[in-house]
Amino acid sequence: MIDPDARAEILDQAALMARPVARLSPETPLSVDVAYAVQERLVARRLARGERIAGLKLGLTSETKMKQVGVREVILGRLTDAMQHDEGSSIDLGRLIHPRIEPEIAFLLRRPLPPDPSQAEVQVCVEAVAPALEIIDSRYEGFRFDLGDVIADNASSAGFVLGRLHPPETDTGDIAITLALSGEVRETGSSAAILGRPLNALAAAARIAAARGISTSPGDIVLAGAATAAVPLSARTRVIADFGPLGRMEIRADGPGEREN
Ligand code: OOG
Ligand code: MG
Repeated sequence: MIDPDARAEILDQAALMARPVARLSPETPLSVDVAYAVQERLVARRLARGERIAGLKLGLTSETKMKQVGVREVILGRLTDAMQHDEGSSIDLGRLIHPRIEPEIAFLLRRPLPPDPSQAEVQVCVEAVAPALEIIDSRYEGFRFDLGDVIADNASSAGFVLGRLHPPETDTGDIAITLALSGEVRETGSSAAILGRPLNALAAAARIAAARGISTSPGDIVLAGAATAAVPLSARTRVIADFGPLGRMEIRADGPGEREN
């Protein structure tokens, strides 16, 4: 039997020390129920250190992402304020294990998500839409995991950057996205790859949150999941993501002690 508290402590320490841990044996996988219980306790440890919930993130909402990690189910994780970085800032990679970066579409909520919303019901919960970048960092060796492992590890959440806010009715259904690192285009895609459209991901977030007893609040950010594969992020890298009509975003990644701004 897995003790969710003990498992949460192991994953929490891995993140705090930036040292990967072994995943659970593939012969005895974590059930989805137990995995969300571990995630709950993992997030509770962050909240006990003074972090505050900033919202939710969907994971594995596009075929490309599912293929990249070999897990074929949509997952939910929790974002905290300590994970948020300002646009244009430098991210210190010294606190991460094997970070990757991916472009995202974000929703800012004006009201809590209902349990199983229609498209119209989900739309009225949206205060604004924005481009975003997510930094993921699996706490498992080799960035390898199964469904239960990754849910327990808070869906590999590590950091996120919110771009410029746009009006709630802005059409995010087919946004062309380009991700470039150090001047080289590494990924291109369309937001249409995110469950057909990112608003469908918001509805999926509502359903999973309700099933797991996770509540949302006005002001929460919800990341819809990446449309492209994630790209390994190393120090001294300038990241530029282009989201067409939603605009461009830029951040830097630096090693410990070599921040430029
Ligand atoms: C899991 C998190 C997936 C996304 O946008 O699909 C995710 C991982 O890839 O490590 O954030
Ligand atoms: Mg993501």
